[in-house]
This record gives sequence, structure tokens and C-alpha cells, in this order.
Amino acid sequence: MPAVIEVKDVGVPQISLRDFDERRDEIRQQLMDAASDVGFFTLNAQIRPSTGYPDPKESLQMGFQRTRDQDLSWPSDDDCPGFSDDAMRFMEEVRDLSVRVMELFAEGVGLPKDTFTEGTVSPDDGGDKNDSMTTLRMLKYSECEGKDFGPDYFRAGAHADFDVLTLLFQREGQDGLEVCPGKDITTEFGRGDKWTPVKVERGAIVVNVGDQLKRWSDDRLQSTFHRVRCPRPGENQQARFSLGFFNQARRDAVIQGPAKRYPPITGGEFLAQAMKRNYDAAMKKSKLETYEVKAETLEANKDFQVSGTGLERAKVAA
Ligand SMILES: O=C(O)CCC(=O)C(=O)O
Ligand SMILES: [Fe+2]
Repeated sequence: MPAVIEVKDVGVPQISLRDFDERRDEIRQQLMDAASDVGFFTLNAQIRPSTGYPDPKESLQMGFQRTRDQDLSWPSDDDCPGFSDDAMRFMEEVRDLSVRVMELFAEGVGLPKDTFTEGTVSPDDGGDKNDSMTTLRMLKYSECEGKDFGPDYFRAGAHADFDVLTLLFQREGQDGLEVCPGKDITTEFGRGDKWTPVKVERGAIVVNVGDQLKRWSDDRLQSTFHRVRCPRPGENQQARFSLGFFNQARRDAVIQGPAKRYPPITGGEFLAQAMKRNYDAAMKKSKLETYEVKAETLEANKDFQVSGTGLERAKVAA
């Protein structure tokens, strides 16, 4: 008889550090409860290098790569009727539209027409190119009714996307997106530069070039810095929703422009490098540091075993 593994839904507590000073006691209690009962919790943590704080938003991210585990991670039809079918259909339609735009860009920069399509789209039937990294991100920015955070607080801090091409869908009445083309930036993250609002228009899809396309075109096409401004009192301060479709290079696709301005790099390597740079910049901005551990420190502490390494736990002396 196969073994039955009982999976208990422990629920991962979410702890907000909002109004830290006033809520200190409450937060301490939540942390203690989470750390004693579950040992695992989430804080709002992804820090933007441009702002030094995490964007006040939630997101749900979906991809084309279907493994058994990923199939299981879709919300069930009972919980969210029709969601996975609708989301997949939407992703396929947006991908087909992206292909048409990417083909024109490939021709425009002197590469074979299918370069970016072949480099981003994996065949639906799996096969040896089932290494898609393209994602649809469904975003919800928190409501901020009655609050005035001042001009330096952003729903999404200034950044350029890592991908080839982003298609962004926004809702009417939920403006806030601003752009500052890379070539116009003269100050750190464009803070002191001129930003242009992109007003939401019904039926218009915002498209922006990402860093992968900049590199793949030998810098002929420019990735664009953008950010989402926080609405001020008197503006629509309800939650803001948007959908970002990020056409990313496949993990094993090789990115190199026609003039070979940069060495070849795979989609996987590109992303790993971009994440590392982003992480290091965010650590620097938030004044956190990572430390190199000295060999003598390692030696002096070798008897303390870290449970996460999977080594047998040190025996506790009787
Ligand atoms: O929500 C928006 O309008 C912009 C989102 C964005 O820039 C991103 O997720 O990279
Ligand atoms: Fe973006």
C-alpha cells in the first residue's frame, strides 16, 4: 500500500511592519507566535534599489512552464471558477501579440525575423525548449485613502525591466505610471529628472523595451526607466490593479546582438546576474551588509551544526 503523507496546512503568517513604533508590542507578539508555532513567516521584503523600501504591492505571477507542481499551484476551480483557463487564454493571446511586435523589432535591428520569438517562446508541447521564463504578473497596489506620503513615496520605485519586451495593461482611472527614457536620465534613478506621466487610455496597451532587448540590439533599442507614483489626497487612492506580461529570454536561449557588442549570454545567466546586481544594490541602499566569513571563524564554530545544511544534528550532552 502506498504511504499516505498527510500534509497539514499550517498557513504562513504574514506580518506587517507598518506603523512600527506604535505597533511595536503587537508586532513583537506576532513575531513570537509565528516563530514559535511555525518558524516561518513573511514580511514585506523585496527592496527596490531606487527607493530602499519594498513596493507597497502584492503580485501573483504565472508562467508557461508547466510542471506537475506548478499545475498544482493554480487556484482550484472551486476557489476561483474559470481563473486558470481565463489566465492561460489571456497569456496566449498576449504572447501572440508580443510575437508580432518582436518580429518587427528583430527585422528592424537586422536580426532574423524569428530571433526574439525563437528566443522567448517555448513550444506549447514541451519538448527540448520547455525552458520558458516569460511571466504574467498580476499586480495589486495597496489602497492609501486619506494618506499623504509626500512626493518621494512610490507604489513602484524607478526601475527598468529585465526582460525583452513588457506589455502592460492598466485600468482606467488608475493613472500613476511615469517614464523617463534611459538616455534622459542624468541623476541617480532619475530622481531629479523630468518624468512623463503615461495616462491610462482605454484599449491602449503600454509596451516597453527591457534590458534583454537593449543588449540583444547592441544598445540600439533603449530600455526605459519607469515608476508608479503614489496618488495624492484628492486623487483616486483606492487599490490599483495592473497586469504586466514580461517576455523574457528562454533560460537556454543565447542573447547576442548583430554587431556582437557584448559577449553571448543565456537568458538564465542574464536573469541570475540581474537579480544579483539588484540584490546587491538594494542591500547597499537599505544599508544592510553581507559579510564574508573568515576561515578562523568557520573553524572555531565547526561544532555548531546548522540544521538547514541537512547534516545530522549535534547530539546534546546529557
Ligand atoms: O503597474 C504598473 O503600471 C507598472 C508595473 C511595472 O513596471 C512592473 O511590474 O515592472
Ligand atoms: Fe516595470
